[in-house]
Amino acid sequence: MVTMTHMDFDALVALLTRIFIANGASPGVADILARNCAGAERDGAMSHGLFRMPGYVATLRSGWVDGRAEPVVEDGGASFLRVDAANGFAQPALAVAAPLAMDRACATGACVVAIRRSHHFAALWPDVEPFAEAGLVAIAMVDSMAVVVPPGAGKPVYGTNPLAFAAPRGGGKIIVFDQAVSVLAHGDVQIAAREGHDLPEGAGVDAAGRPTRDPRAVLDGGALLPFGGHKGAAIAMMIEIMAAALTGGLYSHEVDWSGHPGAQTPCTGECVILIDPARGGSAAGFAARVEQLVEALRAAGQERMPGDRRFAAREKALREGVAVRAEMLARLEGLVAN
Ligand code: NDP
Ligand code: PYC
Repeated sequence: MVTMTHMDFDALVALLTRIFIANGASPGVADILARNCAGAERDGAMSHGLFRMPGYVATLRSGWVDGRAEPVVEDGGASFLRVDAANGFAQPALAVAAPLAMDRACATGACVVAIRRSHHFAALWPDVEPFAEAGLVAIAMVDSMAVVVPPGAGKPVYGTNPLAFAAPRGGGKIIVFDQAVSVLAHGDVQIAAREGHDLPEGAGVDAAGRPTRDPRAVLDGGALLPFGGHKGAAIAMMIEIMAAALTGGLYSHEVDWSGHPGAQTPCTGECVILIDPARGGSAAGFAARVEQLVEALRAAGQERMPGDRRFAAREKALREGVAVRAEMLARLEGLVAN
């Protein structure tokens, strides 16, 4: 039988913060990563929730990432900020640039934040939601590690490259989507392997390039496929270009952590684009127009909007506590000790 504990969100953040600090992160970095990871668990975004904590710890212990890095923001022009994450995590680098980026987006209509030398091991919606809550449109892209085979290719080149989008809508709410470019996130393949589930048809291939539903075959030298064939592959290519070529970070296929056994966080880049929607031409107002689209979708029969499931899970967890398996809690407590 699976025993669950319901934890107050802040208590879970405090536990994860202790784990990050015990394993070499600075208090500021620890707080940002802990909120991110606990937030994913709270929202039911399981592929990037607590199950990632051993990976963060193994990576910090391997010396591959600098948990105390101090990001440097560079001025790239009125609407362009470059950030050198200094081999640290991407989220603290974005946090350092965010206030200036929002000022620039409001002053000029848009701002690109191009982060390089950054590690991203998380869900991407936390990187866009706060901007939409502040009235901006935000798009974020991250490249990861080569586990996705392009059409016709014999080996993986692309990462699972997530793309997240958030925009204000009516009633003070926001609309958000956040998705990998592969049929499944790599995290979901790891969870399927651990729990003994098959993958859906068309998600992956084995080491010989044959279609497989076996998660272990994908993890053991196989690869994932982009969603939508060549169309998803084109988006994967765009994300490599925006998150690596534009930022100065590495492509997914250039990540080489072989000298750091235990490392799991790809060191690549992230591109975030902020747009002030008040600059647009909508006479009715941007958020009202977005709401009209949502209403049209609902009227046509689409009941679930992207983000709905997560927001409902968040509300429940904030009311009842975040459900954590007792076994996971014990594992987390073990990660505090060095
Ligand atoms: P999903 O396929 O689970 O979901 C993608 C989006 O579609 C979400 O916004 C989701 O909303 C929405 N959605 C799902 N089902 C429906 C439906 N039936 N109707 C309407 N909307 C729906 O996400 P992925 O598995 O592709 O990605 C999971 C996570 O992995 C993401 O957070 C991503 O950022 C992360 N990731 C991170 C990487 C990294 O390098 N850091 C690499 C790859 C992935 P909702 O959330 O409400 O379910
Ligand atoms: O789930 O694909 C994934 C992933 C890659 C890096 C972090 N998460």
